[in-house]
Amino acid sequence: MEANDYKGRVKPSWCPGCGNHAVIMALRKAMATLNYQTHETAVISGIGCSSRFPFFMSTYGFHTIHGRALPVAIGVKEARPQTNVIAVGGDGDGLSIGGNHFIHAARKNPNITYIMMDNEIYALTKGQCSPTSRIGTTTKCNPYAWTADRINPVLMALSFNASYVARGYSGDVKQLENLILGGLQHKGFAFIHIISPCVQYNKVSSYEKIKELSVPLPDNHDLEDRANAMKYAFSSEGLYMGLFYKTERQTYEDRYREIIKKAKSQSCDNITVKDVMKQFQ
Ligand SMILES: Cc1ncc(C[n+]2csc(CCOP(=O)(O)OP(=O)(O)O)c2C)c(N)n1
Ligand code: SF4
Ligand SMILES: [Mg+2]
Repeated sequence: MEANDYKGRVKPSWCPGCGNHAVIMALRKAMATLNYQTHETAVISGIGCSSRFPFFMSTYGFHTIHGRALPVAIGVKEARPQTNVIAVGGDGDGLSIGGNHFIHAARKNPNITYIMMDNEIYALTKGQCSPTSRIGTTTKCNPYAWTADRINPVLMALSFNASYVARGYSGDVKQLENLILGGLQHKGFAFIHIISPCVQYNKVSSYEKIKELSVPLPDNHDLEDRANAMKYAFSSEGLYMGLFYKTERQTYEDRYREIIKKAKSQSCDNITVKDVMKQFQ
């Protein structure tokens, strides 16, 4: 497969310069490296500019409802474990309305990849503040200043024990490709936080600004040391980029299948309804 084989029939309708163009390019390249087949892959999104993603891919896709990409993606993986499942969406989709699903997906460890395109704004609805907007941001809805503290998505993923946690930004497609490739290969919940500038509604967090803030994670940091990964995520010295954390633990699907096997192994032939009711008395 070539990266272009994953181009959908619809051309990306994102604004010229939107960070999401780099993300889709990086994902297609990573998928080509793994020779992903389009009929064995599903890209699932919520609602937002970034969530238009599935339309632009030739794989299976599902543009669900706002904030619900993750539960649908987990359901697809559960029903068809052989499918490569990639959930995508924005900061609003994954941290506001879908924030609850994000933390529960992280702790359950389903074998899916989750790509969050963070532009620090609700772009589709024309620029309201999101959970990653910076204090002081002004928009049409907040003409004086945005007042709430920000969510740190990498720290959030680490604290809920996501088993693969990375951060990249749209100004570095090669790094994005590598981080996504690692996420696709990882068995478990792979979270990739991508700072993906919105050139239309967020003039503060521009490509230049993110580049200026970026600091590469040291090559030798221990990828299994979650506390250390949190230290980098929490750092005020700069915006660390790269792979923060990676660990292997049982996936949600594996645990679920074990339970099904166990239940099936227990014969119910001689059990009556009365026997069952007795357990509740
Ligand atoms: C239940 C529901 N509430 C609100 C909306 C309106 N809405 C659509 S997209 C969106 C926010 C999108 O922001 P984000 O996920 O960051 O995506 P972006 O457009 O920035 O890529 C909102 C609030 C909706 N579609 N459905
Ligand atoms: S409004 Fe912003 S996020 Fe939406 S397509 Fe344009 S640049 Fe991208
Ligand atoms: Mg957004």
